[in-house]
Amino acid sequence: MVKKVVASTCRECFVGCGSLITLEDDKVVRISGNPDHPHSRGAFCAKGMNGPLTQLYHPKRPLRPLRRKGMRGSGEFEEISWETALQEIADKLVRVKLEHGSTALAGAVSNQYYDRGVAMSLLLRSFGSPNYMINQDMCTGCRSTAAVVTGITAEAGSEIRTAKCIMVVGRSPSESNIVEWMDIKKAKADGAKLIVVDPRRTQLAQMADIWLQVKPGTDAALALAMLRTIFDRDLIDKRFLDAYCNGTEQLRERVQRTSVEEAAETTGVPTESIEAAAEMFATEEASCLVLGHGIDAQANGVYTAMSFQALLAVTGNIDRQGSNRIYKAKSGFRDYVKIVKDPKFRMPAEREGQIIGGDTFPLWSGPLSWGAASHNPSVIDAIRTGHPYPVRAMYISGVNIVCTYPGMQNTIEALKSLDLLVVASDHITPTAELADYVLPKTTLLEEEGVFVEYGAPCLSVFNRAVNPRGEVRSDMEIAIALYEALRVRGGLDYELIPWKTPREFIDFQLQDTGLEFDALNVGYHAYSYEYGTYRTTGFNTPSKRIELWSRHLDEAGYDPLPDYKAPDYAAADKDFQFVLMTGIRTMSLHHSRFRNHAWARRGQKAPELRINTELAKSMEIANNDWVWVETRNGAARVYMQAKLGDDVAYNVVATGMGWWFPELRGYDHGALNFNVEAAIPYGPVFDPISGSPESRNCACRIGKVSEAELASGQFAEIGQKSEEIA
Ligand SMILES: Nc1nc2c(c(=O)[nH]1)N[C@H]1C(S)=C(S)[C@@H](COP(=O)(O)OP(=O)(O)OC[C@H]3O[C@@H](n4cnc5c(=O)[nH]c(N)nc54)[C@H](O)[C@@H]3O)O[C@H]1N2
Ligand SMILES: Nc1nc2c(c(=O)[nH]1)N[C@H]1C(S)=C(S)[C@@H](COP(=O)(O)OP(=O)(O)OC[C@H]3O[C@@H](n4cnc5c(=O)[nH]c(N)nc54)[C@H](O)[C@@H]3O)O[C@H]1N2
Ligand code: SF4
Ligand SMILES: [Mo]
Repeated sequence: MVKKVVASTCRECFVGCGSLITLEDDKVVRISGNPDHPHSRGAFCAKGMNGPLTQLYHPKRPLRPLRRKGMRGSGEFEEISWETALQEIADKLVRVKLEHGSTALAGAVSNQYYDRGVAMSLLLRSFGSPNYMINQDMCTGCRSTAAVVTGITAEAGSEIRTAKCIMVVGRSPSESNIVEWMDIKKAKADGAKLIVVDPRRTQLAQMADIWLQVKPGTDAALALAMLRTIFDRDLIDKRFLDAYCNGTEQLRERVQRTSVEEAAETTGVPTESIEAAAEMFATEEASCLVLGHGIDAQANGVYTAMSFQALLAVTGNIDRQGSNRIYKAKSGFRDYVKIVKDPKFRMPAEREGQIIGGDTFPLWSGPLSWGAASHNPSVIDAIRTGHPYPVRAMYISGVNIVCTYPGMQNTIEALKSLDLLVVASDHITPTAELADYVLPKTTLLEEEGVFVEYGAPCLSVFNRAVNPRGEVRSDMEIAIALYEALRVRGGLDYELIPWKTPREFIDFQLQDTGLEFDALNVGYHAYSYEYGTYRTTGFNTPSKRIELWSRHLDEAGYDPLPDYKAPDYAAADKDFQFVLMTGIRTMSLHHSRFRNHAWARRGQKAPELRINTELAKSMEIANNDWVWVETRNGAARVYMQAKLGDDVAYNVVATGMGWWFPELRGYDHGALNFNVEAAIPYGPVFDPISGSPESRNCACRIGKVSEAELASGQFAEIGQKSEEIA
């Protein structure tokens, strides 16, 4: 037996842990953490150990391109060659262009932090369409937009290890981020103070010195009250504010509008706790802030993030040891986001200006926006209605939008109505079920790539562990092939993909770094971090100073200072008295992934709804009972299993996301009945700046499932043995 270990990086999630892939006779047998990796230092989770390995050898994995045979959604596909697939897809795309124009193609990808973000955006732009959909309106969009408009693009990263005070807002690292979980536990053991802001009593909250149990969606009121306490008690870092920030006085005035007592009323957090947290954060020698996904996808998300980020500036906790770092790239390295935003790879402004959503959300979808992406629900509406113009074809890669976009019924209606739907995936998801063509994708173990891990900092490397199975191809290979097929047909408006192979693309990323990809076989390249460079470079804003009063916001017609706005659920409604929190992570699941993996299905068998024990008792709901959930603005009822506990308040219930069951029949595989996105809408309540839907916290009602419903539904088939689950 020949044994081999390949050092690489896990990218099942954005944490990006260094990995060691063990092969025996060219077969992957084990994946574990790499103790030498500068970012993760050996940390590794169940998803990283099991996910890629199971998917690589999954018996039901598509290994050749598939073409739909029956009706859309009938599940009938036939295998075809790549040549046929590419020719037919390119012909059809050219036809769509001739009939409806270049903007009639939209593309959806998970986010911008993978090479598929580059592959997708440049393919679309070459075709002539600005309608590039990313899911970051729901994921980091509010936090990133806030950071960009003020210049506080600072993250805790590895500083957690040396911080004296760590404040964690809307993040549950024991469920979502193994590296932060490890770092915070270690820092705490070394004496750091911990403040946790979360409506749920998470494992982290149980460790906290101060746990601020906010009512969901009220965080901005809390942060503004903390700012007020810091100003009132004169705990500000005056030297830092005077030297590097604009808008300090305007912010000071703004926070005077509300008292700490009023904030306590709004948030449900006692005044003493708000003040104690503010004092702790401002007076410890070095404090850092971790902002999580809990404050994204909220209608006041950008101002919420701005309010917390302002705490860093007023206390001077920026770019010094134990504070938040300004992310600095390896000199010369071209990361994915940089390439997507590089003027060299953009379309003319006039064409970019046609992006769907750009007029309503200029800082999200406009040419100057952070996202440079279209507004997803507006694209879904354009497909359904033809307004502002027709969108008739879609290419979807690395995202399962039926299962992860709110308003599932609209997504399905839109996808079914398209003239052409192409989905690249490594398994047949409910989204792929609706495709005309499914293009078989490599798993990470069959690809190579390099990205920057700013928090460490280092470059993290994917080294190919095995040759691709069957005829699967990587996202970049597929994009290059489609680009070529379109080019020879005169189907490109611009020529923006200069690379002929994925390796050429990687060489382009590394070209000005002096590094060679083949020399990165240890799986990473660490580079040094220098604190305080802003003293010479300034911050990335028009004034080169941190803009607590944001000129970007002002110029786009928004209030330039952060403020509090009550969440939509807070409007009194006797029929919808509870708050449904969605998207709570579970260690063995990743969004909609792994439902076809036996190891993951053992971890959680069906969607769960956390219910306060007292509330459950009053409704005669017992542990594991099936319950239904409906939201005020949602289209349908969905079903979950009750899990009783005191980790959520009496009026709050909490669930995960992404559910579908490969073993259930129908193109949706039960998603319409069991996935929370079928019960919540994609708008019309949006953050006015980032266009993020209020999908984290929704007004809801719940009830116990009746015997009749139990007998008629798909409940009994869940978890049955199926060839689809390996
Ligand atoms: N196992 C696993 N890990 C994952 C993922 C996964 O699917 N599975 N997904 C990855 C991705 S893409 C992301 S974006 C991250 C997300 O991971 P995190 O950033 O940790 O975010 P969540 O787990 O969504 O929510 C974190 C906490 O926010 C709280 N929360 C909800 N609403 C509010 C609110 O209004 N205010 C406050 N302060 N807190 C609130 C929730 O109770 C929860 O404990 O996880 C990544 N890691
Ligand atoms: N209600 C509610 N909705 C949410 C959230 C929430 O908290 N609440 N969270 C949101 C967040 S933070 C996120 S990030 C999104 C996640 O939304 P998605 O990105 O749709 O989530 P995944 O289930 O991870 O889907 C990724 C798909 O891509 C495939 N895939 C994985 N790697 C690759 C690859 O390299 N190439 C290609 N082509 N395919 C690949 C996977 O097999 C899977 O089918 O969901 C969002 N939706
Ligand atoms: S946290 Fe787990 S899934 Fe995410 S990169 Fe690390 S090992 Fe992979
Ligand atoms: Mo995310």
